[in-house]
Amino acid sequence: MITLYGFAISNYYNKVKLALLEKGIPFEESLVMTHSKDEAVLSASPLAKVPFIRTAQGSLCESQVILDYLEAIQPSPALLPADPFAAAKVHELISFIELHLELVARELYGQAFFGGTVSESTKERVRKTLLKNIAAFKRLASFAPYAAGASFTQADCSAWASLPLIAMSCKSVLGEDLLMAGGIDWKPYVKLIGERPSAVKVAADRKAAQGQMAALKHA
Ligand SMILES: N[C@@H](CCC(=O)N[C@@H](CS)C(=O)NCC(=O)O)C(=O)O
Repeated sequence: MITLYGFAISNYYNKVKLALLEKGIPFEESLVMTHSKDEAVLSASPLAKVPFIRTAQGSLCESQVILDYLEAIQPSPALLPADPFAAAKVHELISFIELHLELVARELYGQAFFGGTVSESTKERVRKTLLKNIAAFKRLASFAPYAAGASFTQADCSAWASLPLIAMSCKSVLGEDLLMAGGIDWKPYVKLIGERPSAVKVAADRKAAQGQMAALKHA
């Protein structure tokens, strides 16, 4: 049985969890927070990032590596097109979401979600980079109705988990939802994916975890 390590608020954890549920692969969850110094965690995820998984053969970190492993061990239902070029286009889209949007917006999360402060120079740099990268993403993404076209794919696991965080952090820290401003009408898309039973479960678990975190903060 696969064990998924991390926490239910993490977008990358939820990307993997959504894929596991979509594929109907049995798994257990185990709570691991970021920045662990635990040797058992570091041996599986050397940067102490989540998620990571343990399998009968060993551990794997990096959400996209995990998704591709899941696709290989259980090809059906497919979350990648059979055609190699179409599959590569899905990977291309995921790279754009995660490298060029999420990783850039992540610099705002400290202020947006964790009570920190982001410097004016960082805000300006992030705004400039996101404006450019969102315009580029718009050229690649389909949203017709799924991120990469007519079928639900791995790109939706990534987009559904990350686009709301990108939009919310921009709105909160930069005063504007740069995705919307750039013509990415992400809300109806997120609602569409959010109606899938897999996403209903991931969202419910996320909400419960958010409630627990808020309770801890005010305890
Ligand atoms: N490229 C990694 C990103 C994972 C990631 O950044 N996870 C966050 C939690 S959402 C984390 O562990 N952050 C702590 C850190 O970067 O040290 C993946 O796809 O798994």
